[in-house]
Amino acid sequence: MFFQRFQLQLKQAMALSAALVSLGMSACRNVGDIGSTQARLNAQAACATLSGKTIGGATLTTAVVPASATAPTYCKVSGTLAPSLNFEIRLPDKWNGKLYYAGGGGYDGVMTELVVPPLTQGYVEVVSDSGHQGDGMSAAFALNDPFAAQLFGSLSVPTVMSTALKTVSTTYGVPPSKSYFEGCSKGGQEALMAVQRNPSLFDGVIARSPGYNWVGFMGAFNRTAKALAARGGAFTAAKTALLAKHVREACDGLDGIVDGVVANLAMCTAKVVNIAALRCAGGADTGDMCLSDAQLAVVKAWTTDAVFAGNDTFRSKGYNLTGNEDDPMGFGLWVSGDGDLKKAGQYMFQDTSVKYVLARDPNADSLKYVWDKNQSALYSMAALNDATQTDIRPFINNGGKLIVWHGGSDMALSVNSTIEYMQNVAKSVGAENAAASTRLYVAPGVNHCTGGAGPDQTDLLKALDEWVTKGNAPATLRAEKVDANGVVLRSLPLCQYPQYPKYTGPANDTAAAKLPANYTCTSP
Ligand SMILES: [Ca+2]
Repeated sequence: MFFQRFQLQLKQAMALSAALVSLGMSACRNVGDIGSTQARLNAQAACATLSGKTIGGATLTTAVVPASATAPTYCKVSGTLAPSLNFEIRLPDKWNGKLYYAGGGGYDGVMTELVVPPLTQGYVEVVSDSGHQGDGMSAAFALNDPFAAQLFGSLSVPTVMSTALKTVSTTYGVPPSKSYFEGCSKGGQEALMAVQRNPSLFDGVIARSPGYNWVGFMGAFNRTAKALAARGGAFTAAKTALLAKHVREACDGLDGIVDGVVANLAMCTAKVVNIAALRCAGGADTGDMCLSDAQLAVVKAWTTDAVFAGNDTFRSKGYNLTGNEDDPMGFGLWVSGDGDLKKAGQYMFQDTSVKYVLARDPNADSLKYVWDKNQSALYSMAALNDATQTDIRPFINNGGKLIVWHGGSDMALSVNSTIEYMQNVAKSVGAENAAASTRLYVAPGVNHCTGGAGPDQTDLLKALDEWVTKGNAPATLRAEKVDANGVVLRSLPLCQYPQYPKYTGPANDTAAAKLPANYTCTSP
């Protein structure tokens, strides 16, 4: 059950977050623009062209997938690059001349699911399992297979892209006019890894909630897990609800409207929250209406920076208290396990990382493991998985555009780490380069990749494509919250960091608070 919930967030993040993107998308190039007759092949003809061919060492199998209620007809091209890197290339019925590569999630191991909007818009879609088959919550593949570990860390995307580009040219007679990458979480790490290590591979990259600082965030998971495992540290759902309510009371209105979303995170400081007010008398746990000293220590571990010996990049910024800790996809799911720590996502990720990557002992006890004791193990993990380089001038100088996005109440990966990375990028490449070629958006009240109290849906691919193809740099965008039928429930301006959407409409007006016109992007 818990695994399924994580898989939902990690592997379907792209598909879920794109629910509304198909609406209003018609600006893509028509196939006629490509010129070549071959480029006008429909899905069936594209499949017939490729069936049985061997490209880049992979023998391709093809199948026309008929249109469904939610997705258009496409040609599914499947192949394996030896020994075990499985990929899929999804060819649309009417190609728009461009390529879209969708990233994975967690420790990968499964084929990334169909992302409908890009395919609907005519993109060729490329995905893989990153080189091994298994459970997205397990790093077991890395124990005795260094090549699989390298593919997972950085090599699978350029390797699959090489074959995908040849396949597109074989099918349509021309290469894609533009290639884009989009991913969230581990997929966001893949996005930044491509920017840093393969700077000419993509014309534009979207990194959502990127897990780029693998050593740092896994180490932070380990530190928080130890605080929760300490005597009296366990957090039940009632304790989490108490914490969330306390934060909302202190911070929800700081953005001008009490709506369950703390949009002005910068002003929601430790002083404003005053967590000490929740301390149980005497410090021992006396029930659901207070936090023990051990539980306050958990909050401190959670909200302060985790810094480890070794490289300067072995760090993770503290998490914000957002008032959304009690969200079903929040603190209980990712951090506390609602009192059953071993069911928490962060516990599971750091545990599998200790067992199969750092200690290299399936019987190791992660709660007794000193994260930065074995420096060579940390440096090895960083060499494989860390996408922490900040000088991305090769990507920028190649014309590349980068959009980075992070949910403001992400309880899996700290938005503050992403903010720190982008600030360091600006220092490395210069403010002018950063402004010309990168964007950072923080979506208030949004969970890890998708969902949450705040509006989580934004068509970043459209923004990226208009930037790359027309030079229209994205400014303030739109974030929407939609129900299962695609009905928009509320919208907010999606402001460029450090701005946040400040409510400027009529006071305490619930209906007005749902309309983006009543907000102004404002510096804290
Ligand atoms: Ca608010």
